[in-house]
Amino acid sequence: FDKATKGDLLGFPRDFLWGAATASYQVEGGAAEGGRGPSIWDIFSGQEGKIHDGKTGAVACDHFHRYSEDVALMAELGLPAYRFSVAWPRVMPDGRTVSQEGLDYYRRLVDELCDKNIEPVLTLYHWDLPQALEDQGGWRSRRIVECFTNYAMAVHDALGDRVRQWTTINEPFCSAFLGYGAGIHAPGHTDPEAALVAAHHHLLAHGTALRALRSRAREGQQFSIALNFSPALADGYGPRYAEAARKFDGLHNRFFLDPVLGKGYPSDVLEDVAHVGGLAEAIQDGDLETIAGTIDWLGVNYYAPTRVKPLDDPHAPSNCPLPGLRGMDVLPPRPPLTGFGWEQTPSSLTELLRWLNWHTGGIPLIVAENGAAFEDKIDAEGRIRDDERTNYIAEHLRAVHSAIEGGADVRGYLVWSLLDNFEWSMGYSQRFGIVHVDFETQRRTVKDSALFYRDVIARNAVPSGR
Ligand code: GBH
Repeated sequence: FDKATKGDLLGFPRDFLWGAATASYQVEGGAAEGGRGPSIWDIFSGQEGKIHDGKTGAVACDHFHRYSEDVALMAELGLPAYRFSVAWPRVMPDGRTVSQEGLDYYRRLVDELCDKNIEPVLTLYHWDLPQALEDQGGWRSRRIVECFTNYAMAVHDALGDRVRQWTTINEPFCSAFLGYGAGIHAPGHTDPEAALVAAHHHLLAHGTALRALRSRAREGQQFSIALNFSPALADGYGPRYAEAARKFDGLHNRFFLDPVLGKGYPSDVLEDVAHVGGLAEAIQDGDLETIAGTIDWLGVNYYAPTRVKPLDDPHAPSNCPLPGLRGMDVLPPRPPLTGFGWEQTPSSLTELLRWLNWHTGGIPLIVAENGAAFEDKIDAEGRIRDDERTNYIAEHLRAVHSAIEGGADVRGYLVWSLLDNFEWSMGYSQRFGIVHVDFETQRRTVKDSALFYRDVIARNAVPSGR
């Protein structure tokens, strides 16, 4: 903890955007309220054996009812921005028909934020697809593109007068590859071909909605996409190790980034996945131009790098369930680990941001998610001394600072997460919050990491640790 708070201050740029993030299905609850329709996560988490301890997001943090108390807490912590997502099935219960009652919830939330001078950073899609649309093929069907665009327009019509910061889709990698390929996220399919097709439709939906949003944009509005990056670290030297890292980086990172930047799909990745099929047929004339619309900033979600090694047979299936990945394995993470067992390697964040600065030609970057899960204990005084989380955040902020010094145009940092919440397949067993939630009583307790973060924001600086 001392390490996190000691040393000289490393200052951040003026107007740096500080805040915390959540996502609708992870915090809202109120699953059957306000006319909300079922999402793929309601259905998936209701199936046996999908979620740790059989939990669902039906109640989660009850943010749907407690948003006002939660916004007051954000104000107390001095958070200048709140990144949240809109639940498509709340706004369109059947995926197509607008519910004013659903929109009203977000109108109230945004009112509350504006009232407290907290900048809303709105994500349109953080994985909770209306089940009605999944029943019609979901992200495997090209028709999803028009549905998503209509949904984006409906939300923009309702909130565009007050929300300046818009993100189309959060982590298409997870939604497509983990949902349609690896089967560990909703809707739970294990079809590599479907995963690649779904990925293309996510990107196309991003591009199509982006164009529609721009046509109605108001002065000062900014549009973005948030991608999750995991830099590939080869566990040895030489061309075979470099090749293993290239494959993982290609499919995990560049496959989603390059089309968004207008570079098209990376040709090496297209070769790697050609044997799977589906993708080439899904790509139609003009799609890559559509995906290539200009974004004002790129959301960078970063947690950990991935260690990789080559297999003797370049066609041998990988232990990593990404579509078509062959000839390489993912290795166990190296300590120090978080409570979730994820690697803590802040230097990978510096390298990632500097690489992005170069690879994107200098577009503005916002770290839209970064954080860590640890087992938190409330002590006798009712305090949560989550020094490990404080250290994780402090070290990653130093990593961001160092990337900025190296020339990367990083404009903000949004910690994941404001609240302990429904951690997808891990249920409530992994706590990422800077605020503790007792899921029995819904009581919120500010953790030490939140107090540390409040000081960072107040000073616009992080202690050097030395
Ligand atoms: C983010 O995804 C999400 O946006 C957020 O909702 C979530 O709560 C947060 O992370 C914490 O998990 O071996 O294939 O399972 C992070 C992206 C993707 C990182 C899956 C960990 C594990 C790879 N995650 N990845 S896999």
